[in-house]
Amino acid sequence: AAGVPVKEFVPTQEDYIKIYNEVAKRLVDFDEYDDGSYGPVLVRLAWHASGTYDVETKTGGSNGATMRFKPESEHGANAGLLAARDFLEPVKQMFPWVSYSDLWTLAGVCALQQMGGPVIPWRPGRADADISACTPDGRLPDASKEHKHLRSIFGRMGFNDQEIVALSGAHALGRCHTDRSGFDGPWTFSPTMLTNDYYKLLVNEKWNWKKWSGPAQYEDKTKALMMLPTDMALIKDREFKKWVDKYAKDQDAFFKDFSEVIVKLFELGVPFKQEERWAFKVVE
Ligand code: DDH
Repeated sequence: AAGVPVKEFVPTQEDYIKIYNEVAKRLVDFDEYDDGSYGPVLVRLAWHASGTYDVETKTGGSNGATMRFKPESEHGANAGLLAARDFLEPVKQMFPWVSYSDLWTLAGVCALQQMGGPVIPWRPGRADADISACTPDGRLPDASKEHKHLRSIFGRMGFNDQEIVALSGAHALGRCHTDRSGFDGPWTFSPTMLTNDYYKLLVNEKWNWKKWSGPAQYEDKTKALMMLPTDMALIKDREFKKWVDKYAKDQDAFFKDFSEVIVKLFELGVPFKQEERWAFKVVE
């Protein structure tokens, strides 16, 4: 009846730990996907949810989880991310009080930590928006482009050169799929472990154009690994290259900077009430 107060469920840190642990468990349970893990595609979901942010209009970002809706779900850059959203749907059903936008970013944090990455402090506070908050197409990077495009796309999110290079180290993980982006193959030999191998390979391998009918990409001499034109831009541009060299030599420096910049990425445009960030424990 009207006027009867409904007791609202207020989740605590313990409740979010339950979500982290459930995602970690499902990463182990469903190990037949791709290279043996949904981890990389979960990271990509969190990144594409967040990377739509525009500092000037303060639109986009992980708040809202508007990739649930067309047209954003059908933007070319988001091809294949339904696999990640479907993977998380049963978790949303188990914890219906969590917003999709908090769930997607927390799952990204969980995937990165469970794949050997650094601790990535996280806090809740994202609310789901409706279809009217969908961002326009073209806010995420186009892999066929070069340094100018990288600076303009990531500058729009509020990132500098060092941050662009640190973020790009996520390509130690996962692979390209011909039926998604059109590109083909992984960047490293350990696509389910976060390492600084992406930078090491960029500086130490010889990269040649792959001869094929697909989109222009590079391959190493084993032909097992790949680089996108935007990956190669990081060693062709002198300012970017400084940071690639640093991270290739020093995995600890990469992990420290990567954690900081991922926290920033996942929080772009979110109106948090909570100041404190939580460090989640890796599930062994
Ligand atoms: Fe990426 N990325 N990414 N990427 N990305 C692809 C896959 C993955 C670009 C293009 C592609 C970041 C930056 C860039 C991950 C994380 C991150 C694919 C292949 C393309 C293409 C998709 C497919 O076919 O399935 C471009 C261009 C850029 C850029 O210009 C810098 C960043 C910043 C991140 C991040 O997480 C911080 C991950 C993980 C994958 C592997 C996904 C998978 O399914 O495996």
